[in-house]
Amino acid sequence: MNLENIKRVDPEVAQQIELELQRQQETIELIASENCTSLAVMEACGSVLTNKYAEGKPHKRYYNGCEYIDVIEEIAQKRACKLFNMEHANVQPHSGAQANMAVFMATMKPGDRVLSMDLSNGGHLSHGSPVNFSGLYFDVKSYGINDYGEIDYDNVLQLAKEHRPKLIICGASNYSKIIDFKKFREIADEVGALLLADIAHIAGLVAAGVHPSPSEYCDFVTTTTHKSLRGPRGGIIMCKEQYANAIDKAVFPGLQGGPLEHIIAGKAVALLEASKPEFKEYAQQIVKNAKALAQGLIDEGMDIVGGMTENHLMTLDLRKTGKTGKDMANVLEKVGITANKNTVPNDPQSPFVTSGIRLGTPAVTTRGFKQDDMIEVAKIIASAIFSSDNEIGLNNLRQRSLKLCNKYPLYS
Ligand code: DSN
Repeated sequence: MNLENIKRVDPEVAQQIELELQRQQETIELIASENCTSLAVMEACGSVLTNKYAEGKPHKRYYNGCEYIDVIEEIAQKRACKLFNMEHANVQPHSGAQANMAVFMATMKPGDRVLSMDLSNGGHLSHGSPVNFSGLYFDVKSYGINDYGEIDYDNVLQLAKEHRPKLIICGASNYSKIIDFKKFREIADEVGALLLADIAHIAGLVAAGVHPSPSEYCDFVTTTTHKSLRGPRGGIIMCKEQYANAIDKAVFPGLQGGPLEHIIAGKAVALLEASKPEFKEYAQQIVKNAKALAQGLIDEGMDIVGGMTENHLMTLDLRKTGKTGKDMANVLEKVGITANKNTVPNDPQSPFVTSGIRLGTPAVTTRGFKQDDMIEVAKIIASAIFSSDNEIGLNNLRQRSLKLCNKYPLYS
């Protein structure tokens, strides 16, 4: 990785970038929302496009000099529409949360009602958490998951009939089962609601046909581009043509100023990469690896919320071990595995402590890990959790993690 100029101009920052690169190379990344993007995507994001103001839409900008920017943004829009089979795409949202905010702004007035998955059951902050704009300015009703870790669609229908929401959101940041978009459409139709699918986590799986697509059923589809899709950090909104103007206006001038055209170029590159046959193989391997990790953990005597995963992630339920998500995420970090603490349904601990750890396989799959490697990872995780006070044991586990990392070099 070439850091020649930063090293010369700002050695202090350059040093931290080098250390972060080394951290990524030497740790097993199991944060389900992270990935390792390609050098081609990084080049686009680090390009001269960062110099350009381009408020507005392609060919309707508030600044001159946008002829090349326009082409790039249109390429990104077309690729997003084609990959996800949607009619319109706005590739300007800086993040998934802002993409969701734009859908709220385009479809509702403050005080209008939304039905979405509860954050502690796997939903997202921007789907109606009381501490987020969505929960502060809208009237939010929530559905959760049942004892099998699944959405209870009959319950969602019942809640929809009771509360008559204007917008229903499906999609989550911690849900390990296939989402039935058709059922959500039927529920939305039953009560005359609009339907938003937030596929931020599963976008790469959807793009590759490894998870069913929401395109036929949803009015709006939002996603981030940096999770399983493996692009730069950012968001995209896709919708039916009839909502295109409302969405575009909500993004700009509604919520954002100048779009990040260097990141939009990175999104375009990632969307191209995701349309290739090798990406399909990659997405299939993500799921195989997640299943192997889940089975490995179950075989080691650990509990997983909802049992076997059907996608790229799972949540370890630590309640029977008497340990917390916060402590065990720190222990995993000591053995060279990065993961995040997460609530489990009906968690007795606070969201800052939690009884769970979320684990996902997009990043390690990018590195080349296969099922056998995931079984070794499961053994390391279980040993670390069951003997978290044994410093010598943890050091040995750290060496085992490092061996796996060295087997699959990253950016070298
Ligand atoms: N923070 C993301 C995640 O980890 O799932 C969601 O935006």
